This record gives sequence, structure tokens and C-alpha cells, in this order.
Amino acid sequence: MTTSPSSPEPPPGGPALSVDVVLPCLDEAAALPWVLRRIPPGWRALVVDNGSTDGSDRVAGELGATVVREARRGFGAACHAGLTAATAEFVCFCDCDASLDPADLVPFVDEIRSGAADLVLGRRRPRGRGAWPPHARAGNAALALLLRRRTGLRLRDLGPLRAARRAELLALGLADRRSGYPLEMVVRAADAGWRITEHDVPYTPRTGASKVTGTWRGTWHAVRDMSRVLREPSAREGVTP
Ligand SMILES: Nc1nc2c(ncn2[C@@H]2O[C@H](COP(=O)(O)OP(=O)(O)OP(=O)(O)O)[C@@H](O)[C@H]2O)c(=O)[nH]1
Ligand SMILES: [Mg+2]
Repeated sequence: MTTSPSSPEPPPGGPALSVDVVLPCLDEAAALPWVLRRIPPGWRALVVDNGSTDGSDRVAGELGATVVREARRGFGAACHAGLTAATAEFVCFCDCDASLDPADLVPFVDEIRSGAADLVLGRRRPRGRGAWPPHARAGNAALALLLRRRTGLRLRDLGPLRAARRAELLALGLADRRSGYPLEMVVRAADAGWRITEHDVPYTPRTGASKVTGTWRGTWHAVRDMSRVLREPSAREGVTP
């Protein structure tokens, strides 16, 4: 892991920044300027570069973000590297493709800070044509149903925009390093008795080429990784098959 020289580190002995936003990034140079402009004032952007070849790391550093490098490919690998590098009390996650607005995270953090919730998720509400292809929406709805069977949670989405406390997230011991990471976070949080809430957020067409939902390969990998997470026995049930 390295940090860029322009990282906005807290002053020595001064108060630590209270919110780190983890931004998993694979070739998102075109989207980064908009995304980083939308980081709320006083929060730190942790761009986790997952081996980009389009100069995303340089763009992120020039725009004042802290750049974390994760060589191992995978959405979960990138998110977890960001969580491990974070130091703030609260950690947020946001995609780096300009489909979601990090400014929408402000009420999420307020809700956790006030003690009303332990994990807050954004329910994606598509805006504009092509923001969320039908097969991806259907897959997500099916997943929400399976999640309800597995945990009793009534969520409408498993969106990547989310916030929680850093120490508690680390204590979940998340193991998936690919597309199952966001689902595993919710399943383990539910098993641990966390209060999980969901709020509508706009979901707009991504900037740059689609890597997952717009491709059959990406969709297949996501289904495979998430099915594996759902097959894991509940912590409350122990390890009996
Ligand atoms: N797919 C993918 N995304 C990664 C990886 N590492 C980091 N990311 C970032 O994770 C975020 C989510 O990935 P996306 O490719 O937007 O996934 P998606 O929103 O399901 O699908 P599309 O937007 O249609 O590609 C983006 O900011 C990516 O740049 C990786 O190994 N694979
Ligand atoms: Mg996307």
C-alpha cells in the first residue's frame, strides 16, 4: 500500500478525520473528477487502485485523494484494502464510476453517528436510460429474496453505497475478495445482530465502459460469488451442514 504525497493527512496530534470513503477503482480516470468533487468537505477519499492502466492513480492523487494500491484483482479485494487502510471512525463505500453520488452518504453517517443504525445501505433508484439493465435489476431482486430467507432482513437492494463504523466492519472478518463482498457484509452484519437500514439514492448511467452488469461474464461471476456467500452456514447455526 502506498499513499500519494498530496494525501490530506490529519495534522500530527490533531483530530483524526472522522469519515473515510473507500472508492474501489479499476480504470475510472474519466469518472474520478466528478466523484472526488462530490466527497463531502472534511471527509477523506481513499481511492483503491486495483491495477488500472488508464492513469486513475495519477488522476486521483492529483485531485487530492489518498491512493491505496491493491494488486489482487476483485471488487472485494479493493474494498477490503480500503477498509484496512482506513483510520476514521466511520467508513463509507462508493463505486468510482460516477453512477452513485458520495454526497448522498452524509445522512447515512449521521444515522450511524446518532446510534439509530449500524449499517446503512443505498437502495439504487435508476435515473436515465441504461442506468440499471433489466437482468441486473432482476438478479438483485432475486438476491434480496434469498437474503430475506437466509437472514429475515427485508432489503430491496444490495447497493454498493454504504456506511458503518470501521472497527465493527473489521470485526466482521469478511473473507470474500470478489463480487460476494457486499453481500457477505450484509449477511454477517445481520448474523451479528446489526441494525441495518436502507435509503433511496439516485443511480445514474456510469461513466466509462461497463465491466460487470453490462457483460455476461461479469454478471455470471457476480451470481457465482454471491451464491457461495449464501451457502455459508449462519454463525448462529454453527458449522453443521
Ligand atoms: N468489476 C470490477 N470492478 C472493480 C474491481 N476493482 C475495483 N473495481 C471498481 O469497483 C466499482 C464497481 O465496479 P463496476 O464495474 O462499476 O461494477 P457494476 O456497477 O456492478 O457494473 P458496471 O458499472 O456495469 O461495470 C467500480 O468503481 C470499479 O472501478 C475489479 O476487480 N473488478
Ligand atoms: Mg458500476
